[in-house]
Amino acid sequence: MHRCLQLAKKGVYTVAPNPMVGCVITVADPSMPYGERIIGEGYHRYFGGPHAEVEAIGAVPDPDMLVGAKVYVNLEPCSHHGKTPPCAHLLIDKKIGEVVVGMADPNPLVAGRGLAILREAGVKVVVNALQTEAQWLNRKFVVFHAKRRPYVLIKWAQSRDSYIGRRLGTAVGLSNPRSMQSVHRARSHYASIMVGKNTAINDNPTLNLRHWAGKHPLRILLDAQLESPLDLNMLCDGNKTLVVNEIRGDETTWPSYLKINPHELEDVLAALYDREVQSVMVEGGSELLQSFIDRNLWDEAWVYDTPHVLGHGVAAPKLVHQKLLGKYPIDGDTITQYINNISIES
Ligand code: AOF
Ligand code: ZN
Repeated sequence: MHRCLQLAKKGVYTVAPNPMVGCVITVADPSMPYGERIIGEGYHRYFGGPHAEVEAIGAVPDPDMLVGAKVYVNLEPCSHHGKTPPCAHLLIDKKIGEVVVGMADPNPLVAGRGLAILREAGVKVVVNALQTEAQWLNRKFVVFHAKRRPYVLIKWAQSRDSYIGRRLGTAVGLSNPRSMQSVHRARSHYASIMVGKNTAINDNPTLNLRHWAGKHPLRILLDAQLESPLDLNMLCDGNKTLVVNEIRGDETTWPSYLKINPHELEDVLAALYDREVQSVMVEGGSELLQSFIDRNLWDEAWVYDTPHVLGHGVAAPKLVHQKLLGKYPIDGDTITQYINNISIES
C-alpha cells in the first residue's frame, strides 16, 4: 500500500479533480521477504485517462498470472461507467483473488458499490489499509465529496509583530523569494485562489503561477459592489477570474461574474462545488481569512513568519481549532502548517 501511495503521487499535477490512485499487483512467492512478488503496477496518470487498476493490469506480462493474484489499490475500485468502464468488473473478469483497499471512495457515484460488487463476486476484500495516509493524500477529493464544498487552504505571511501589511495603498512584500516559491508551488496544487476586494485593489496581485510549473489556478475575487477597477491585473491579463458580486451574473466570458452575496461564504463555496472547483487557496486579506476561521470553513492553514517589523498595519488573522502539522525554516522565514482539528473530525 505504501508503494500504491508512492505511485499515486506521480499524478499530483495531472489528475485533479480526480483522486490520485496507485495500484500494485502481487502473487504469492515464499522466497520474497513478505511472501509476495510484484508482477505489475501502475497509477492514474491524467484526468480522463485509464484508472490505476487498468494501468497495473496492463503492466502484467502474462494475463494468466492475474488469476488468483492480489491487487492493492489506495482507493476503492470504481463501480460506475465514467470516462472508463468500472474497475470492479475488470478485476472480477481477470479473476483477481483478493483486493486490498486503502479507503472507500467518497464519490457518491461509487461510495461502497465497488466493494460490494467485488464481495458479491466472491473476491476477498480487505479495507482501510493505511486508511489515514490514503485519506490524507486525497484530502481535497475527500472534503469536496464529503462536505460538498472545495477544500480550503488559508494562507498568509506576517511580520514579527503580527501584521500582514500596511493599512492602505502600498503592498508590503513580507516573505522572502524562497517562501514565495513555496507559495507558487502550493498554487500549482490548487484549483483556485481567492482574495477580497481590498487586497485586489491595494496589492493589485496577478495571482498566477510564475515561480513553479503548472496550470494557473482560477482566480476568485470577492467584490460585492463591483468596486475593483477593470485595469487590475486580475481582471485584464487574460487569465481566468470569477468575480463574486451582488450586481451581475454572466459566466459566458472571462472575467466571469457570479451573482451571490460574497459575505455568505457558505453560498460561495457551494457555488464553487457546483462548478467542480475542488480546492481553494485563500490568500487574503485579513478580514476574509478571519471570516473563514470564524465560520470554521477552513481545512488547512499556512502561516509564514517573517523577520520584518512593521510597527503598525493590518493585524494578522487569529486561528482557532488549529492542530500543528509541522514547522519548517525557509531561508530566515518560518512556515507553520496547521490542519483544522474540528473540520477533520466532523
Ligand atoms: C478507480 N481507480 O484510478 C481512479 C478512480 O471519470 P472517470 O471514469 O475517470 O471516474 C472518475 C471517478 O472514479 C473519480 O471521481 C473517483 O470516484 C474514481 N476514481 N477509481 O477505481 C482510479 N482514479
Ligand atoms: Zn476505476
